Amino acid sequence: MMKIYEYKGFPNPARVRIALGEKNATDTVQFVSVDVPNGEHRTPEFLAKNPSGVVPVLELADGTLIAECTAITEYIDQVFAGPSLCGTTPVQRAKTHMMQRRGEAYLLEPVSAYFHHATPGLGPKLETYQNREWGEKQRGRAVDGMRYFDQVLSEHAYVVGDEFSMADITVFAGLLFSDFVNLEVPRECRALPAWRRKMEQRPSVAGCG
Ligand SMILES: N[C@@H](CCC(=O)N[C@@H](CS)C(=O)NCC(=O)O)C(=O)O
Repeated sequence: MMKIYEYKGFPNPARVRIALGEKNATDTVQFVSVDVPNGEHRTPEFLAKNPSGVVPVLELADGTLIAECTAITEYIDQVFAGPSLCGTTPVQRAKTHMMQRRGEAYLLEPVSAYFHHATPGLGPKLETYQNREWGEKQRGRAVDGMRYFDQVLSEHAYVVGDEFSMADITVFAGLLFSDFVNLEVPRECRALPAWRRKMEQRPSVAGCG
């Protein structure tokens, strides 16, 4: 049985849970909770699994370790039956990759930087270096990212055209993280909240927290 090291309720682990839910495969994996708020992800044992010191991490039955949500979810997409999450044509696959990267670069990463640098983050024991000014700057970048995805979603039903994909899950996780830091979607954005309501109706999303 494959294992997922994670912390339930955090946005990046949620990406993996939603992907598994879309494939109806949640019950086929073992979730191992890593106590991130108390720094278990910084221990030598966990760093041996993922030198980046972040969750989630996938461990296969033969001991192979795969970190990074994009890699873990690509693996899930390939090994479980069900609708494709990463695209079936070369163009769909490339676009899904591109939009997932934007979901990370425009939203998840700036929100994370804001959380770690301009708020108490994971607390004084774990946040050993904070640069408040830089963190505040990332907040603005995250809001720009929300505006970008609002524009994208005003033109198409999903982040990559007309089909639900892994890119939707990545952007949704960005909004979950934004909630966590009380970063609101600008009022003038209409398409992004409408898409979010649609996402929340998916059983995979409703059951990820
Ligand atoms: N790029 C990584 C990001 C993972 C990540 O940042 N995970 C967070 C939880 S949502 C974490 O473990 N944070 C711990 C820390 O920053 O110390 C991925 O895609 O898996």
